[in-house]
Amino acid sequence: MSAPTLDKDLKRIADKVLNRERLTQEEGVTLFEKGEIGYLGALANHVRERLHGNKTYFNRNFHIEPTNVCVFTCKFCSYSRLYKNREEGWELSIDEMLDIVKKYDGQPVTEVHIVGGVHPKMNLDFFTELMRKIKAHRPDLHIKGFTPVELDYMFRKAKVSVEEGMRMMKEAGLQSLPGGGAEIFHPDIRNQICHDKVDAEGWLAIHRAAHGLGMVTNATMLYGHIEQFWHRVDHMERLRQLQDETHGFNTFIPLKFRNKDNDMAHVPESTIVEDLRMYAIARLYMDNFQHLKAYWPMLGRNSAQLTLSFGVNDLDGTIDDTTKIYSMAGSEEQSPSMNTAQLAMLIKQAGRAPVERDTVYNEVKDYSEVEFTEEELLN
Ligand code: V47
Ligand code: SF4
Repeated sequence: MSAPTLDKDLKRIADKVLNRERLTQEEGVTLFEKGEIGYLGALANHVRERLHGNKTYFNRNFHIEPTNVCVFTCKFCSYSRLYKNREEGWELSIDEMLDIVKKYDGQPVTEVHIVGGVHPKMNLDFFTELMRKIKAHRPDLHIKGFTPVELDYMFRKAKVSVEEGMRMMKEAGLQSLPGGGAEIFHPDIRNQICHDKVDAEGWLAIHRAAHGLGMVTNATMLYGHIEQFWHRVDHMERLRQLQDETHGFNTFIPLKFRNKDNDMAHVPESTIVEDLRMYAIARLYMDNFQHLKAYWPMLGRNSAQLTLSFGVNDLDGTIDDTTKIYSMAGSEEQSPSMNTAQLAMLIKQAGRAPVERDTVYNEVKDYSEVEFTEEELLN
């Protein structure tokens, strides 16, 4: 790269990216410390277009949050209620969750995303029965569900090994794992923000076991609170190493910390500039991850649109107002729901080609040439 005023470290990093060479941890930290938004955006966009051209993926999905009752006490969580206060929260029965699935009968959704608090009475038998019943009702619906936080607790209570537990979940219908529960892996931070749930090694072991069974999974990172830049790089490095080993991760999803109504409400939220820098650096560092997702219900749709020029090639799904994790944490999106036309239009307005995908990134439909009516865009 020839740019006379560019810092020499940034110039070397740019050359490496253009030559498809892997960045070191030190270079990752340098990007956070010195990379201004224009430099990072240009490089990340180059990588994004090299991998995906103009395509931006989304899917048609809905969430089931079985409960917000949780035995853990993560300080950033605005959503959970302790078991002793469970009357303030919700606890869905299997039949109530099946009724949610049935609401989508005849609708072209491809995925149900199941994730919630860790309820002491919702155990391995409960969730295997739930998945069997969902699959019996609608075999084509992909079940993506449960973070290592939930799985680790379930497996320990049932006294089964991680491998055995994952086999049982797969046999009952589980097809992939979402990326949650990763937060920040490094114990210096993890012990301060979520000391009592599964640690980094446990989180990675469950994803490794899922990959070993041929399942794909996602990975997240909760950024923008008390961590330092090197903790973010350490987190991404651990994921990059597991991906080298298994190739089982589909997507990396940086999650912006939101500070409403939680025990970290005094910690300011990151700025949009910091968010865009985060996405761009993730795209540059995570060279063995095919996809980078911005989760619009958490970021808000305007910011999500901007990320499409900073390395992001996936905006997740239509959601249909079925998740509360982010609205309760203060997101702009208080009732997250977009129909296909609205989501495709959001992507088009950012100059990208909207492509519907299924959970494992098979292309379902390219919407770049589709014209939408005003009615479709309003509903
Ligand atoms: O692990 C909780 C995060 C995650 C807050 O894989 C918060 O496709 C910000 O992982 N501010 C769960 N974040 C959600 C999740 C997810 C969401 C959408 C798609 C996928 C996927 C995965 O939510 C938790 C935690 O990191 N979270 N509270 C908060 N106050
Ligand atoms: Fe429980 Fe998850 Fe909230 Fe932590 S983030 S308290 S594990 S619901």
